[in-house]
Amino acid sequence: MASSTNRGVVLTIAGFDPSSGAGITADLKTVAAHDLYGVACITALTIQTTKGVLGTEAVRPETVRETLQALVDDSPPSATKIGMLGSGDVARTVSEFLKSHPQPHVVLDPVLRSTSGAALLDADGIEILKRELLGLAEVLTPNLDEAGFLAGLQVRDEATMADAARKFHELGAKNVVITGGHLPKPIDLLSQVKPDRSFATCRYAGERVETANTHGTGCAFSTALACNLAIGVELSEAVRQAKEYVTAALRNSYSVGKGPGPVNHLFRFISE
Ligand code: PXL
Repeated sequence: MASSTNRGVVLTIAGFDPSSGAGITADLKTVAAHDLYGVACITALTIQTTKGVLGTEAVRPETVRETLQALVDDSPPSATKIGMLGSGDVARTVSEFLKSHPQPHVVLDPVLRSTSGAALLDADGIEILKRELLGLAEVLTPNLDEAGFLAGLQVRDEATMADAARKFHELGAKNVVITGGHLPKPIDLLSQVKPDRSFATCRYAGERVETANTHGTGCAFSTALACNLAIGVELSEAVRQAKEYVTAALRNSYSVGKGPGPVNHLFRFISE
């Protein structure tokens, strides 16, 4: 007789990268690699290869709202990851949906630009992200550039990462992980607001993986973090495991295409 499993559902709200290094298809691979079931709400299409982003097209906000409503009614997620939102209208729709339908373990990856420099969120969307979404999420996961832009600071070392995190807490963020994969000595910094309003920080020293194939690291990190939270792993351990996951995905990355290749979200299935 066939057996069925009752694993948790993880929802990704993100853009579509047809080269599958980033965005929803990458997120679904990451969720599958964590032995969870992934569902997705597409916020925007991108025209994209490993060489970069050639164009973007926002999905209608009504389509986003109806998709979220239908998915949440059918299979309530144990965690949600938010990535590329594309437009202010979509960002507002996602924010209003989360206010009327609060979800457990929301991880917000504030995707602003592609590595090749294309804008993945408009100015209106950036305002909504800072004013509304940041306070609705359990964890915010900017990289150094995103942290610098959103905080209005130069973020280039551990001290300025902590300054940026402090600024995000002032804007309403509960927990912040700034990923410093581009630092000479890569570190990630977790900053949390404690119930007595004090801050606690935790640093994660990483190893540099020498590869040009880095497409999708941010998406893999935020989705792996959502997966770990979905199964009840405590936040600081969830961050540690997500970082370990990305390091292994980088180590096993694909040399696909003419630009930076994608990380291997499914490295756990490689047969020796
Ligand atoms: O890595 C950021 C990112 C997220 N989501 C989508 C993307 C990209 C980068 O290009 O295309 C859909």
